Amino acid sequence: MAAGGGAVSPAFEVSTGARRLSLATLEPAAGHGRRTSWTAPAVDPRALRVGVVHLGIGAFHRAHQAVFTELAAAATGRDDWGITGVTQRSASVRDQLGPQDGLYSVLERGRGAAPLRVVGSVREVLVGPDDPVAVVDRIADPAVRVVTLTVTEKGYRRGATGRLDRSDPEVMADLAGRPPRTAVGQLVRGLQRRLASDAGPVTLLSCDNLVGNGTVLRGLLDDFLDALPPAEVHGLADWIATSVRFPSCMVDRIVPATTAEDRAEALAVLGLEDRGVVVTEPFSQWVVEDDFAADRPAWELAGAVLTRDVAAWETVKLRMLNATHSMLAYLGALRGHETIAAALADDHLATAAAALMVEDVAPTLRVSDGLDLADYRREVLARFANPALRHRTVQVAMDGSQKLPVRLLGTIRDRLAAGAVPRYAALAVAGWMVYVARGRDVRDRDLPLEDPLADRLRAAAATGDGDPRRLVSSMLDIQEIFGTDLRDHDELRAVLIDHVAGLTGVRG
Ligand code: CS2
Repeated sequence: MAAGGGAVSPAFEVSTGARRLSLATLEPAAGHGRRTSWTAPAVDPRALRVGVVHLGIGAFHRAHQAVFTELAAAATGRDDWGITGVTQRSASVRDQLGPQDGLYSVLERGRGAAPLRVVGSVREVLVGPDDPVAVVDRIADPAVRVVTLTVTEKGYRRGATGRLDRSDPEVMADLAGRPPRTAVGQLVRGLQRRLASDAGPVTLLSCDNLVGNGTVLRGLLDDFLDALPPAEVHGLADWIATSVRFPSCMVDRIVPATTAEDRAEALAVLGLEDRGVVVTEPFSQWVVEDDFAADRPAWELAGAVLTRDVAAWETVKLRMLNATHSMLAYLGALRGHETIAAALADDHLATAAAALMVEDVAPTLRVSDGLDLADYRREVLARFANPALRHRTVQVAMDGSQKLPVRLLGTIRDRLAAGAVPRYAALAVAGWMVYVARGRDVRDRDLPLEDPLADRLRAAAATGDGDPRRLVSSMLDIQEIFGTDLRDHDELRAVLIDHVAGLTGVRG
């Protein structure tokens, strides 16, 4: 395999012999005169009570919302904004953070990087599948007033129409009444308990890269409720209407998967072994729709923007940054580049990335006040070029079936509707098709296909059988990704075939 997707080598999990980061070891370490190279938690973790439940505690949450929440608590002197993190699948984050009393470090890389920061806002980690009852209990706790989510695009379990996929076996099992394991199931069962126990209003805040993430979440909860027997959810819809809010938000920070080298660096800086360290860039942005059902952390005091109009920010970020990221991931991986920075250093790809943003994306955007798109573009490209991040192309390439519609197909639809053919957005989509179909880079190394639709994609690629025209047809026929409109667009089809032929060296 060309790249391991950032997995930690098992050898490193063998104890280094160093003491592990924890509340007990942090304090003596803090006295050792090395404080210029790292900073201790901004609040006393021992004093923090939980007020936020977070579903999907991966590296991104730890480098983003958990930091904002800790800084907000520190700025206001509040001790009631600790976080219970819930993993949606594996136990690894619990195993990393449990023995460390929830502590972990954030290691910034690149120009302007701050010293390593130990974060203490995560007070508890639950493994969702192992402890579904505790997850519902926490969501129903009256002390909890905000539930945040980073469950990735596929964690919403949407079907071809964008609504809840009621044919998904996990959704069906949650609907049938088992202790819930899907994010939407956990939320509905938690709200049901809140209503029953009069636990008070709560805000559900999706922090995933989706268009209108709050509205999407609300729609999926409605779908789930609609599928339950009316007697089971009596009064719940009315209570949700009055006591629950679903603000949208735009999150932005590049957080690659942690590697063995990152852990070694944290150990060198801290003098303690930290198995939960996350690596990120200095940049961090959070724009949140200011529509909460009850109290919330004062995130604005930690640098977040609270506004009534999040939609424009969200679209700019998804279409400019994430779309270009995906383009560099597919085309870069095919050309043998291991990292996004290496892909961008390839002139051919740098030109395509800039052209995607300028020619195809920018004309589709409604720009919010105070945002200069040219500056935004330059900043995105400078962030992607950060060589210290080592963000792997194959990591960004995963889950393409979920990402393409959000990042690229809106731009394509808008440009087609305006009578233009979006050549560069089509190039990114063609890059994905070839990545899937070929599964090997220019040096014949494997490119992993990690995608919830992997089997369907492989079958569609096999139908293509090396012929660009057939490959484009079989891919465009996947309605979950392309809907039913794009396959009938002759000009789009022609440009896709042209790009696929160019990328595969086969002229059809
Ligand atoms: C990336 C994002 O992995 C991906 O698909 O495009 O995670 C990206 O790094 C973040 O959205 C940046 O905010």
